Amino acid sequence: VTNSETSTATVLGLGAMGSALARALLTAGHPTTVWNRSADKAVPLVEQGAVRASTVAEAIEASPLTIVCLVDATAVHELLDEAGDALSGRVLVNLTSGTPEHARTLADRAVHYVDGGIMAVPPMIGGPDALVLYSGSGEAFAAHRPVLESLGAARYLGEDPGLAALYDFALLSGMYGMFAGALHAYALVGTEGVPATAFNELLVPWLDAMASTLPRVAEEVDSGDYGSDSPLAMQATGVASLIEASRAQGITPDLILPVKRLMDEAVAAGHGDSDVAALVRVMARGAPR
Ligand code: FVH
Repeated sequence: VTNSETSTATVLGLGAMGSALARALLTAGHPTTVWNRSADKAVPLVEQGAVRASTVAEAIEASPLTIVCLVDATAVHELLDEAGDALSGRVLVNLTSGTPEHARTLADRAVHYVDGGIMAVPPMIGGPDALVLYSGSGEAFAAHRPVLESLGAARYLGEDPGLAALYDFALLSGMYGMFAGALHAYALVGTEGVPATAFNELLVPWLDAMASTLPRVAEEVDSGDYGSDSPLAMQATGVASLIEASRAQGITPDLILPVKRLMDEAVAAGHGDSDVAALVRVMARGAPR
C-alpha cells in the first residue's frame, strides 16, 4: 500500500449512499471515478466532475483506493467476481452494511481490505455530524485516511475486519431501543389525546437523565458487580403493570414484552436484587428463543 496517490478515489455503487460518498469526495477536491450497475445514476456525478468508468475493472484500476457501497454483501461478492485481478495492490474500503462475518469473508478476497460502518444518512455525508467506523488493514486505513475523512469523521477500531460492523450494529441497537421506548410512550399518551410533540417536553429530558446513568451501568456490566438501587425484582413488577396499563389503553405491549421476559429470566437466575445491568448476563447466554 502506498500513499503517493491517496487523493484519487473510485466509488462503486451509486445508490443514495454511494452517490453521497462520491459527491463528498468531489466536493473535497478528490478526483473521483465512479461506476454503477445502472449507468444513468452516474450522470449527475459526471456533471460534478467525476469520471464514469464502463467496467468494474476499469473503475478499480483508475485509483489506488476503491470505495464500494452496494445493497448487500452478496452484491459485493458478485462485483469482486467481475473485478478479476484489478484489485491487486489496491485498497478496497467496503461501506456496504453487513454482518461481522460478511466483513471477514470479504476480507479474505482482498489483500488490502478495510470494512466500514456508516453512522449517517446520505445528506449528512461530508458534513460535521457524519461518522464512519472502520476496521481491517490498519496500513491501508492510515494510507487513505485523508481521503476517507472527507466523508465524515473517521474512527479506526482495529485489525479485525468484523469490528466496524459489530460496533455499527451495537450503536443501532441503542438507537432502536430508544425509538422503541419513545414510540411506545407516544402511543400510550396518544390514547388520551396527548400529542407526541407536547409529550416530548417531559420525555426528552427524562431520556437525557437516563442516558446520563449509562457510565454507571456500563461499569456494572464490565465488572459484573451490579448495584441494587433499583432491584430487578421490583422493576419486573413495575414493567408488568406497564404492560397491563398498555393493554387496558388499547396499546400492544409488543415492544416492552421482551424486556419483561429478560427481567423474569434474570430474577429466576438469582439477579432479583441487581440493577438492570444484570440483564446482560441473561443475554450473554445466547439461548435460542
Ligand atoms: N441510505 C442510508 O440511509 C443508509 C445509511 C447507513 C448505511 N446504509 C447502507 O449503505 C448501503 C447502500 O445503501 P443505499 O442507500 O445507497 O441503497 P440503494 O439506494 O438502494 O442503492 C443500492 C446500490 O446497490 C447496487 N446494487 C444492488 N444489487 C447489485 C448487484 N447485484 N450488483 C451491483 N450493484 C448492485 C444498486 O445498483 P443499481 O440498482 O442502481 O443498478 C445501487 O447502486 C446499504 O448496504 C445500506 O444498508 C445506507
